[in-house]
Amino acid sequence: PTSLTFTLSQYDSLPIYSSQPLLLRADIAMYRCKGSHTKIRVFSEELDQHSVQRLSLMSELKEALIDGQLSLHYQPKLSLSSGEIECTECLIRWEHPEYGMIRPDEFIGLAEQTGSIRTVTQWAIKTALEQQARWREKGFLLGVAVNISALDLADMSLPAYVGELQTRLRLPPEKLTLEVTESAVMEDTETAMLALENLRRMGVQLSIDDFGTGFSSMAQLKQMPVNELKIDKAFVLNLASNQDDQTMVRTFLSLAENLGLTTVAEGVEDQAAQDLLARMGCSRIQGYHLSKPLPVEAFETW
Ligand code: G
Ligand code: G
Ligand code: MN
Repeated sequence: PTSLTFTLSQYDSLPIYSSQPLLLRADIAMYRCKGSHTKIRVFSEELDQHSVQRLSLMSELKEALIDGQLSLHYQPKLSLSSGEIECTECLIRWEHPEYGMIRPDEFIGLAEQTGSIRTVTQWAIKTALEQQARWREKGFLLGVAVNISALDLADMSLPAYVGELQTRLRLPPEKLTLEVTESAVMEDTETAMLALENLRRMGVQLSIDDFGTGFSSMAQLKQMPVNELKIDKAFVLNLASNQDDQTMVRTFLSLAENLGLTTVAEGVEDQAAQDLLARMGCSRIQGYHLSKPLPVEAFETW
């Protein structure tokens, strides 16, 4: 067991500490221990200013959801065979009244640690599907892709939640893609596999996000009930000028083809990369060359 030491100091003005100061400080100290692989950490202001701020942020997250501080930004995926935008990735943004724009990298991990990720994921899926229904009313049945976290796959109610929404909004299941990071998919706990299989059986599309950054075993990959490989932008950003990246991307594309998976390259920033990917047989591209993630009105104009 990890040893914990914490001292009580002058934090009591922060609302999060009014409830259970001792436990919360212990928790912060424990995360510090884990992070630095040390046995003892003393809780102190200098050390944990950031954590304190972030923990108090987490206590605001639920309210932010109700308050409409969260929104989705939309980034198009272009199909290289049809030349059409068939799908858009939906990326969460938090416009905080005090701190301004908070990027998902700064709060998704925390939401996972504090147990609020389910609420966030459900909100994102619901918002994306409702938007899809509005677009359908306007005559565009555009696919939406939503990111989910590894922990969401432990949530056996997720497939039912998705199914009920799609039925209520009369949306075809295959127009929703759930993007799960490679590492999450490969942690093949039984529950995760079950959740993936249930979603797959419903017709929902599954994509392995950030592919190439994890350590998938080929045997595992073959068994995964997924439809799409999404090549991480690390291999794509400098594609046109980097031979090694070209080799890697070519390898991923042929792997995907042999497994019967479609492919998306993310992080396409120039025409040269787009042309190369088209020649290599990539199915779809996404990146700043086409468009950054945009708020809904700007996306519709685009
Ligand atoms: O937009 P960008 O900085 O926009 O996104 C950063 C990371 O945050 C990406 O890796 C993306 O997968 C993740 N992300 C964005 N929106 C969501 C979301 O709604 N849920 C989860 N779990 N991750 C998200
Ligand atoms: O979920 P995922 O890890 O795929 O998240 C996509 C992330 O990549 C988001 O943060 C998005 O803003 C970012 N992104 C999308 N297109 C580009 C691009 O062309 N260049 C760079 N640098 N980042 C991109
Ligand atoms: Mn993604």
